[in-house]
Amino acid sequence: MNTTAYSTAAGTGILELEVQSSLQLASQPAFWWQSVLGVVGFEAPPPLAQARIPVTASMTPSLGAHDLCEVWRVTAPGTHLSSGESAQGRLRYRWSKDLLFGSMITTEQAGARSEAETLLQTTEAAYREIFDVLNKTGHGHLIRIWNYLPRINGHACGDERYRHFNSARQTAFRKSGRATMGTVPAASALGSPDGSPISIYFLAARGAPRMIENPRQTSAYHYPRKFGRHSPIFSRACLWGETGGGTLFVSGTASIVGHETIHPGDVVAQTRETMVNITALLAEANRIVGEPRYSPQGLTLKVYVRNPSDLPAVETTLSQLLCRPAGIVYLQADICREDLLVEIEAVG
Ligand code: 3EB
Repeated sequence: MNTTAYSTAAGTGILELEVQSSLQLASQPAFWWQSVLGVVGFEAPPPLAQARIPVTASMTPSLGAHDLCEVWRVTAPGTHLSSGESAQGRLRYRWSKDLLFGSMITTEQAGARSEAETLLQTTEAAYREIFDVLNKTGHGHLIRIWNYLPRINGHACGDERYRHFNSARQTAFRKSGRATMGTVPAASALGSPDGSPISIYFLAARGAPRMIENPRQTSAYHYPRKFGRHSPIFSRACLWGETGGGTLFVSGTASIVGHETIHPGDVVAQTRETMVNITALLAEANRIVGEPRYSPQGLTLKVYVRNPSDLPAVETTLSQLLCRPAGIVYLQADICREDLLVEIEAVG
């Protein structure tokens, strides 16, 4: 595991993702912190004395170094950042004129309701809170969102919790008057260990992004009903900040062709198929920008492995396919279809 600092120049000099250890973070100078939009730890939020900066975690255990964090920074000269929190106080955010990072950790408060109702209400309320903030600050375009919920493949009231989550997410988009297909954010949705809170974090922008679909895959918002009454709301990838060079956000990507899982039970074949899907998305992004800007080597990857014992096979497979990616983090997470063993997201 590479524990040295690396960054994907998100091309632009505007938005940068860096993966650093919390030790490295602790030694960063004040001027550097001024450019930080938000920090995301993996198994737990890193201990940082930065009151104005949203600090969160996906709650997914790391399969490599244990104190790594994602740092989202705005590096355009002269950028001024401001911080805030939602009226309910659960959502913390920080923004520049162009971009906003926000994060929320929320628990499912059982009360008198059923587990399904609780999950539906918690999810819908979380998204409502996010949309309220975006309406208030004017960062109207949700470009990338990460969703982590405990027991994602568990059942509640006769349906999978991921499917309840999809219903609530779709309801929230509809009620806020937002599109439920086409211009929807890039996303990931993964399972955290039983007992974890729901963790959601996101990037939003004032200017419109460009959404990218994968020619090899059915758009998720058009999945057939056998995958749930309400389709997942996400785009396969999203391109933001094109005038400055452009950051490409690749959504969680798995071994799905059309709408079907392929290679069930074969983690090596799933890893290869996932990289074929990501390569197809990069080609699509390059076609849209009209030049060969994005390549697998330029990506910072986050790899979610369902069974920790599959890690060596996934690592070996990826090292054969990618000579020198900008960075790879391996995490343990359940994936939102029971037959998927690996999922990969990327920033380029
Ligand atoms: C898939 O392609 C795999 O529900 O937000 C990937 C990325 C997946 C995002 C989401 C789900 C989501 O359907 C699962």
